[in-house]
Amino acid sequence: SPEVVCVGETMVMLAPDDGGSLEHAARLTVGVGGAESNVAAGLARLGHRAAWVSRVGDDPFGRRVVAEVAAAGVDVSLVTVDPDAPTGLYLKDPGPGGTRVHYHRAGSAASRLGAADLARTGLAGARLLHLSGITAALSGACRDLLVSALDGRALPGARVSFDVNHRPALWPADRAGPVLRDLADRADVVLVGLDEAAVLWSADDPAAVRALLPGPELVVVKDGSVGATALPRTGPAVFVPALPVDVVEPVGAGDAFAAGFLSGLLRGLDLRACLRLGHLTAAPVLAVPGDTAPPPDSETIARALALPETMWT
Ligand code: KDG
Repeated sequence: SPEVVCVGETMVMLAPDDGGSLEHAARLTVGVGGAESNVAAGLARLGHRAAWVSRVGDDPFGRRVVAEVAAAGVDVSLVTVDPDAPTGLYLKDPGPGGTRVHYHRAGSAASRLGAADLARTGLAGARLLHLSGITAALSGACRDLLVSALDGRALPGARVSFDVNHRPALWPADRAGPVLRDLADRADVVLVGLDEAAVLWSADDPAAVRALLPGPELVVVKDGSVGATALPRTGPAVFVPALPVDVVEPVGAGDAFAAGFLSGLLRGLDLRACLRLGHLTAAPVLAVPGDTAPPPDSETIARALALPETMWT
């Protein structure tokens, strides 16, 4: 049975293969993207038994999504093929102001996920259940799934981690803010970007974020190229600077960071080492155009985790 279970929608991604705008693109590259399956892939590549639970349509893109997630070493045996709804799709539109995302996912198979999708004997014994705020924007049934999972009713005994993952293209901050705060506060471990916390909750430093989320045992606030802070319920906050990287495209780096950080928690590492592992797995994703990249090998990781603080960056 899996050690970690990640739940959420994964879509086919289309992007201009010359990096130009969608409006003028002659050819599109086909990829696969989904925040939670990215985390599952990252955890699998770090040696964990990770399962991804979702729904896809009974269509070629659904088969492609499942095959690509499986190819990263993730257990996809509990993905449901839904004959009545299509696999979601999104487009990346690079432009001078950054890349914009366009979704075609309303009514998708994954928007029909619900609490029943986690009531499966194959998931019993998992140590960690990973969710994200994207799911909250997909449908009422998806939101019910999150609430039952966060309240520990879905996988009793599993810790629940929640990446806030605000997606402005899905819902505006004034609607998402209160919903995502309520959900995050029910989790055991929360990951959130400082930029997101500012937009959603007008919180502009890690302590302010923590004050808004008293429930979780641990809140991790990520501040891009600056670094990340872990704020436990008891004990001092721990900050670890990010690694210097020439950023090619940031999409997916948050998911890779989550995979590294959560891997550290599963290995029983201290917070400083968990944050370092997050930065170590995020760096390769920042340096490529795609949404995922293999993490450093285990020897490189062991060496980086053992570095004295002054030699970390
Ligand atoms: O975290 C990366 C995701 O943004 C991307 O893979 C697509 O899941 C996705 C989403 O809903 O934005």
